[in-house]
Amino acid sequence: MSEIRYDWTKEEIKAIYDMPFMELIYKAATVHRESHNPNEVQVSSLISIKTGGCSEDCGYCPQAARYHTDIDKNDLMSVNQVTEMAENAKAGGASRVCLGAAWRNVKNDNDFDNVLEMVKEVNGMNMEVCCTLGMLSQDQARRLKEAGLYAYNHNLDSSEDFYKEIISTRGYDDRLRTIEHAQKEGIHVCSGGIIGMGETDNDRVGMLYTLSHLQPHPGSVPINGLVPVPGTPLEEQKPVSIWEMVRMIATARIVMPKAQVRLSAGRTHMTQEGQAMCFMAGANSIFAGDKLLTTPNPQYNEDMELFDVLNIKPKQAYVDSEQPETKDSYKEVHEEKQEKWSRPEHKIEANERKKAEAKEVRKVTRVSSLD
Ligand code: SAM
Ligand code: DTB
Ligand code: SF4
Repeated sequence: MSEIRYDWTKEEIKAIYDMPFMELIYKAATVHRESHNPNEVQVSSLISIKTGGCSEDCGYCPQAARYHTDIDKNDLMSVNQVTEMAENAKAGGASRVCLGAAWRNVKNDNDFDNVLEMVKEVNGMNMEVCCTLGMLSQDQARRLKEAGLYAYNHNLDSSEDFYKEIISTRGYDDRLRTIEHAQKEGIHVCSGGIIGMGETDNDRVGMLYTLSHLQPHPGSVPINGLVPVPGTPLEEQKPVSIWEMVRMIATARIVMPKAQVRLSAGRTHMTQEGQAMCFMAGANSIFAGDKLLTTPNPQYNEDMELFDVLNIKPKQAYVDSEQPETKDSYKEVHEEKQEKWSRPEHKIEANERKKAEAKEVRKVTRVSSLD
């Protein structure tokens, strides 16, 4: 049995990432079989409960208000809308629902009260409930747990160094602090990141290094291939190759043997054979449904056909740990003072370059219209 280690060095992780491809898949598949049923994949369903208009500048994100992307913005959904969507997801084989909001951080307001009701209702439907709502104070984590939250998704997105190249409005340490808050309440942490943003292999290794030093390891590790969305600073990035995706998944599987490694965004660019190779390399979770938060995902029927071909069964809820109990105390606010989150506001080179280019185009257009 592979030992659970919290002391991986970056050199060790890089050596795994760089293994000959066939050796890497073989090793990852072996580690996978020690802790998981290789014929089972967890199916999670995403619901974007509040879409767009976000104050942050995450360079990959179509929901950042400052980038001009073609998405349908929405205020917070009603509790009824969410429970209806969760029922449909459950009927389709999903054991987990992930509620996503385009927020920088959670506030102690009416919207949060409604999210707590959504958590309570979906937990009452015997589905694992995950939320991804941005940064979270200790008391907010407690309230979510007491409402019945099973997992909290908060991605590190990349290495600490590369993070500064894609986001200037929030700090890496604040992300880690939020993860700590969730862990302290006994909420399963779901944390991973994105590849294909222009980062180096060492940045990918750096992210896995930080994740593998969390104690306990995250319960799930989403690996997203960047979906390059027109209007965002990363719109021109080429979709990541399947070979890199498999390497990243296999390395995550080996350094965090018990985690659910989630083959997340970016599947519309992959063939079914490519996705099968990801499952072989240790991926054992997907987001199903034809939409992620704002971008397309493979059709539900295509996924179920692939499961059939591969003899894969959707994993049941609460196999890894018990269903959280909803306690009425989720309604009480115990927070004495508001949590302070940093705003680094450093310059992001790629954004500065784009701004300068746009200014130049405007200048040339103005001059030629005067001619
Ligand atoms: N606002 C909250 C936050 O940032 O934590 C939650 C929602 S946010 C959209 C959740 C995650 O989606 C991000 O951390 C990022 O990893 C992923 N994501 C966003 N846009 C993406 C894109 N274009 N391609 C791949 N993953 C993306
Ligand atoms: C995660 O790691 N990936 C999901 C979920 N957690 C919230 C989100 C992917 C978003 C892709 C871009 C979009 O659809 O807006
Ligand atoms: Fe906002 Fe989250 Fe998108 Fe960043 S990733 S812009 S915080 S919704």
